[in-house]
Amino acid sequence: MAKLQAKYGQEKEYLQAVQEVLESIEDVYNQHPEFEKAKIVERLVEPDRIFTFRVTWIDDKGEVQTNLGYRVQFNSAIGPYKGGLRFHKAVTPSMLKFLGFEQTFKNALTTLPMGGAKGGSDFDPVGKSDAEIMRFCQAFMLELWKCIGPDQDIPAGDVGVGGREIGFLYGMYKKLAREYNTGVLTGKGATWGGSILRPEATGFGALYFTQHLLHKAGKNIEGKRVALSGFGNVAWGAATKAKQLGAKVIAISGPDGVCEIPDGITDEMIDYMLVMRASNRNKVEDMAVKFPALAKFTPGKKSWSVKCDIALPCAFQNELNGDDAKELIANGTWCCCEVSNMGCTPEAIHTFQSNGILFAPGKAVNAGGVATSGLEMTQNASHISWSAQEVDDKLHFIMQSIHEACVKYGTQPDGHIDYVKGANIAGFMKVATAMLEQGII
Ligand code: 2IT
Repeated sequence: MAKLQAKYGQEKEYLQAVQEVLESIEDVYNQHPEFEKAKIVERLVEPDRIFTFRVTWIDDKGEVQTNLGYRVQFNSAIGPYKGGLRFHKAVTPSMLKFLGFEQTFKNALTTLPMGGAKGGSDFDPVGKSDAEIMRFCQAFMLELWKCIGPDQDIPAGDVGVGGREIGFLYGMYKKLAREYNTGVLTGKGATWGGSILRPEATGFGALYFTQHLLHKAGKNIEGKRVALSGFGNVAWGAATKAKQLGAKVIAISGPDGVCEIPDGITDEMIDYMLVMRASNRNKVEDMAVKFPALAKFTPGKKSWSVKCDIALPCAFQNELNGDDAKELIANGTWCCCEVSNMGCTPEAIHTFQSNGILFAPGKAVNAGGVATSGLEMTQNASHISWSAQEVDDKLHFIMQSIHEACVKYGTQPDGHIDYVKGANIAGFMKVATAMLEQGII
């Protein structure tokens, strides 16, 4: 860590993600001198390569705009590079390096053969027209297509990139490659190679994982109050499944504030989350404007100020800090499953764990998204498409396997389960073993 600090002192998110993993694996690493001899950690913390490119496009006023595009190909020990694209004004190499690093371990947990990657741009979709989004996606793919391929690197969505964007990206890829390689991107439309349930998969998988965690602790989700953050694709899937399982979703949020829903979210409100996402306005207040009798908007507040049993961060890294964790605990929260990548700060995780709150990290909880991307790749490679039931059964099995891996590697001498250690050690052992067997490269 000291060496990385000296080299990458400015890259706060990246250093935070690496620190968490290295702390978790310290003991097992020291039990395996062969890892140390092959300098596995020194190799694992550096991405295989990073592509950086200029993306120039024309906005609706006819003005020329320039953004930066990136693809971080982090690790390919267990399969081709795989991971989403993030379009957000705050995107930096540090953010994409942390996400690519996390993705490497997450993908290892899925049981499927996928390496780790992440990419994106500092393009800000907020306030853009559909035509501007299309032109940006096309310009982005003009560069990205040279770095990717169905057996090489397979991007998908992340914050700011959903089905609409994947469609525009694929349209341009197809034109450039002059081949119908659906396997080059996942999260595609259902009529042209997309897997059924991929849009829901991150949120559904997160709730399946939460169910296993609660069951192991002798609890269940029925009737519990769940506070979510965000209102995008991940929060939408999580709200849908939480409601189906009998929980009451009492808060969603956005960068503008929180919407409290004291009687629990309705199906109409869940559908409206999609409309809000497609509007590019990025305002959760729109929910309270549409459903004034059911939802109350408070500007500047987070979901963590709302009394709940279970907190599910579904938006962005570090969206739940130490003070938020204390406020939740004071209000009676007893479980937090991170659905966003690195949604909790180290202080928040420490506060939860030292107060006996059930806590599980994003790389285990949210892995159902990329796992279903893996299932989409399998369907594309074999030119078939599975039913919703088949995909859901496989997603269930994968989330159960991830939970079991966390229990196997995370059970402490006193019997309690440290899900952070469990997920990090399980992911690390798989990647490290593959790197060792493939020699010094
Ligand atoms: O963080 C993630 O796992 C994703 N954004 C999904 C990546 C994927 O390739 O489906």
